[in-house]
This record gives sequence, structure tokens and C-alpha cells, in this order.
Amino acid sequence: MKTCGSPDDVFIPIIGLTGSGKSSFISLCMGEEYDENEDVPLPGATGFKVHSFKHSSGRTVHLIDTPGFDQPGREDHEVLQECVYWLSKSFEAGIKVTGMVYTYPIDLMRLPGSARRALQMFKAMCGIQNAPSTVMATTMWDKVEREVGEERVDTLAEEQDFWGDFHDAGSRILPVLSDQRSALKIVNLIISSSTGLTLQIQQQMILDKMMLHQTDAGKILYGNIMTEKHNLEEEIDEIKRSMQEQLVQARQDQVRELEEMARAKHDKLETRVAAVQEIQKTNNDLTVMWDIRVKDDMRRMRLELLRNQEHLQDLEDSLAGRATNGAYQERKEREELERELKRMRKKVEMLQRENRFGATAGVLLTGGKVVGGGLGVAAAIIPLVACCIM
Ligand SMILES: Nc1nc2c(ncn2[C@@H]2O[C@H](COP(=O)(O)OP(=O)(O)OP(=O)(O)O)[C@@H](O)[C@H]2O)c(=O)[nH]1
Ligand SMILES: [Mg+2]
Repeated sequence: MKTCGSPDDVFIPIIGLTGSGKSSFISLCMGEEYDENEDVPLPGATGFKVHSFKHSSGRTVHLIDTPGFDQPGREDHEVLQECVYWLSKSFEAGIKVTGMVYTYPIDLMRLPGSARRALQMFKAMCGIQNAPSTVMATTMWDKVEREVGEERVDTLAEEQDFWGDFHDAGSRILPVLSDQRSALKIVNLIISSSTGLTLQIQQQMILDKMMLHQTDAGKILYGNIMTEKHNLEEEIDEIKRSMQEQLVQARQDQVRELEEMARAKHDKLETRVAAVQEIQKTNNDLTVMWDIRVKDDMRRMRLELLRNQEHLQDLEDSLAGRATNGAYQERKEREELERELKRMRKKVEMLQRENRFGATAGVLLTGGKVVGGGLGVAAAIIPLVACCIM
């Protein structure tokens, strides 16, 4: 296989809440227009995507878009599992993360519990020893008064619970304005601050062989799930007590209402019990589970790509057969076809990019085994991986 990557390549995962501007930040770095409608993943697809570009230093930078925390319809433990899976997979293949970016929307008025947890999980995944190679990238500056935003940055930098501990340990808070320069400043800072990290989560899951719920990042989520579970159990007990009282007094309507409430709480409790099981996983468990999902994803993406390539060909044929100077109606139809063709070309390009990342996953899935696995395979794996990404 031809090798076109280099051990010099830069890998930067971009992590943050859903809607915090991860994909927009990546587009700014790449100098591309971001269209969130084209960023819709295939149903059930995994959320990691790699976007690569040549940096002015000559190094290839791979920005890794990750699924957002606090997504409607997707639980945070699944997002954490996916992050851990990729970070483990790449670490085992000898790829070291150069730095990490956490996107934070500066217009966020108050940090809800889930947002606070996502921030804590990010810090726990990195480990404070890696703080100098992390950046909090603040987004949405056009949505707040500058002074208000600056005050929030001060709070983030001071409060230990927010970014204070990381800030004191050398992490920077930098704004992403709507220009490429401010975005690249973040990438430049990371490149100049790091030669490759062992993240806390990689140390704990792979080297120390902990289960996910025992790691610092896992503990944060696990604690929350256990609290939710405990609260639900108490609420169900309370409902049962009330039901007994109502039964004694033969109030059938109230009993039925309470039964309904108990059922709803039970359903919720079941999701928490499942979540507990999902977080009590070893690295090996996660690898088995997510390898299957990634392979499925790759298959579906290839099919989607083929379908779209066929559609693209049909459009091109259809356009080729039309006169450029026909009647008004024909010109309108031609313009519409041209627009559709443009959309389809973009979609095919995007799918090809994702497919290449799928291939990257494929290399990671098999590459480690072919060349013996472990950490000593960096030189062999990195060119292969980079080749598939680019
Ligand atoms: N006004 C404003 N809108 C922004 C900014 N950054 C991103 N957006 C918009 O906010 C929305 C979410 O941004 P994305 O970049 O898709 O966020 P994300 O973190 O990738 O979200 P997920 O993929 O869902 O996790 C999009 O509509 C963006 O166009 C910004 O700095 N200012
Ligand atoms: Mg996104």
C-alpha cells in the first residue's frame, strides 16, 4: 500500500456540547463554508469524522469532529463510549493525540448540570498534566456584548470547577471569531505546545486496564446515573406507599393514577439500569461493540455513496443532452438541474470523505493485528492511517 502520511501528522479531537460550534470551527480552520444541513449524519451512524488539511508548517493536520454531549435522543454515556473507543483505537495503533479543543458557547447564560458534566468529563479525559496542550475555544461571540463575554471568560478562567484548574495548569481560553485566523491560532498553539500526549483516559483504560466507570471521566457520568437511579427508586417506593393508602380507602381512581405514575418511573428506571451496564465496560468490551457499529457504518456509507454517484451520473447525462440556449422553460429546468448537480457533487464529496474515514477505521481495526499491535507500531500505522484519511 502506498504511504502518504507522516509520523509528523497532527491529530486534534474537537469535543464539546452539541451545537457548541465544533463543526463550524473545523470548517473555519479548513477555509470552507459550513452548511449544517449537509452535516446531517446517516441515521444511526457513528459520530466521528476526520477533516484533514495541510498546515503552513508543512504538517498535515487532522481535526477530529466528535459527537456532541447533551444531544437530544442520544445519551451521554454513548457519546463517552464513542470518544473512548476512538481514543483507545488510535492509541493502540500508535497515534498520539497532539492536543484537544473544547468548544464552549460564550452566550451560554448558565451552565446546566449536563453542560457542567460534559466540561468535567473533557477535563477528566485529558488529565490536568496535559492542560498546556488543550484549548477552550469560545464560540458565539456575535451573540453577546463583548464586555459580557469577557466577564464570562474571566469567570471560566478563575473558577476551578469550570476552566480555572486547567487555566492555572497552562491551558488557554481563545475566541473563535467568524474568521479563519482566529480558528487557526488555536491549532497553531496546540502544534507548538505538544509532540503527542497520553491522555488520562488512554492511560486508565488501556495501560491501567480500568473499566470505564472506574476512570476519572467515567466516574463523573457513573455518579450521575447512580444518583438518578437512586432517586427514581425512592420515588417508586413513595408511589407504592401512597398506593397502599389509597387502596385501604378504596379510592380506585387515585390507585389507577398512581399505577400509571409508577409505570412511567419504572420505564425511566430501566433506562438508568441499562446505562449502568453500558458504563461498566472494559476497553475490550467497547472495542467489540463499536467495531461492529463502525463496520456497519462503513457498509451503509459505501452503499449511500454508490447510490449518490449513480444519481450524479444521471444528472450529468441529463444536462449534457440539453441545449444551453433553449426556451425560457428549458433554461429554468437546466438551472434547476445545475443546482441539483452542485448539491449532489458536494454530497458525493462529503460521502467520499466520510468513506475515507471509514477506511481509516478499517485500517485501525485490522492494522494493529497485522503488524503486531501495541505501541511500537506508530511508524507503520500512521502512514497507513493518514493515507486513508487524505
Ligand atoms: N451566531 C453564531 N452561530 C454559530 C457560531 N458557531 C456556530 N454557529 C451555528 O450554531 C449551530 C451549531 O453549530 P455546529 O458547528 O453545527 O455545532 P456542533 O458543535 O458541531 O454541533 P453537533 O454536531 O450537533 O454536536 C449552527 O447553526 C452554526 O451555524 C458562532 O460563532 N456564531
Ligand atoms: Mg457537528
